[in-house]
Amino acid sequence: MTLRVFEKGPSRSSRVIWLLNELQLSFEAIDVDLRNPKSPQNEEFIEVNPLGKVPAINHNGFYLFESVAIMNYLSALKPEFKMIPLENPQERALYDQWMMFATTELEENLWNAQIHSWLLPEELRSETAIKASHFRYDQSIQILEKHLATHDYVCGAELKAVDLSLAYLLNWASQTHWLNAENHPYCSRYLKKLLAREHCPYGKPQS
Ligand SMILES: N[C@@H](CCC(=O)N[C@@H](CS)C(=O)NCC(=O)O)C(=O)O
Repeated sequence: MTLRVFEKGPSRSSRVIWLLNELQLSFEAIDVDLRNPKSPQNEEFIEVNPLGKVPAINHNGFYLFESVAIMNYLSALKPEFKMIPLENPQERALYDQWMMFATTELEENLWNAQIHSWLLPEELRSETAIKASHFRYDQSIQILEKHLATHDYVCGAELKAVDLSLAYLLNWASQTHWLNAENHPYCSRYLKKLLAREHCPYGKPQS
C-alpha cells in the first residue's frame, strides 16, 4: 500500500500527520511548495487537490482533500484504534457534531481573524471582522468549556480523531491568546493532556 501525504509544516496537515502516527500507518510525506503550488514539481499535488491546499492524500490512486474527510477516512482504515465510531449511529452523530462544531464554530472564527489581521490585502482587512470573529468564537468556546468540565475527551472517555482536530485549534487559539488557563480551565487542561501525547506535533506543554 502506498499512502502519499501532501503537507506543509505546522498547518492543517499536521493534524493528519499526528493521526497517521497514532494509527501506526506508514506513509510518505511530500513537502509542498505552497508559495508556488502550480510549479511542475507539485504536479501530482495539484492533480490530487486542484485547490492547491494541504493536506491532501493519494492512497493507491484514491485522491482525497479536506483534512476532516482525510482524518475520518484514515480512522476508518484502522478500526481497531477506535478513533472514529463506525457502528453506533448515535455515537457517530455526536462525533460528527463535535467535528463540525470544531470546523465551523472555532476554526472559521480563528481563521477569519487571521486573514483580517495579516493575510488579506490591507484594503480588505477589517478590525470589526476581527472583533466579530472573537465574539462568535467566545460563545462557542464557552460551550466546549462546559462540556469538558465533565468529559475526559470530547466524545466521552476515549480519544477520537476529533480530539486531535480540537487540539490543533485550541493550540492555535492559545497562541493568539484567545485561550488561557484562567478563563478556560477545562479547555486548557484538555489541551495540555493532548499536547503531552507522544505523537503530538505541537509544542510540549510547560510544566
Ligand atoms: N478546509 C481545508 C483548508 C486547507 C487549507 O486552507 N490549508 C492551508 C494550510 S493550513 C493551505 O494549504 N493554504 C495554501 C493556500 O491557501 O494557498 C482543510 O481543512 O483541509
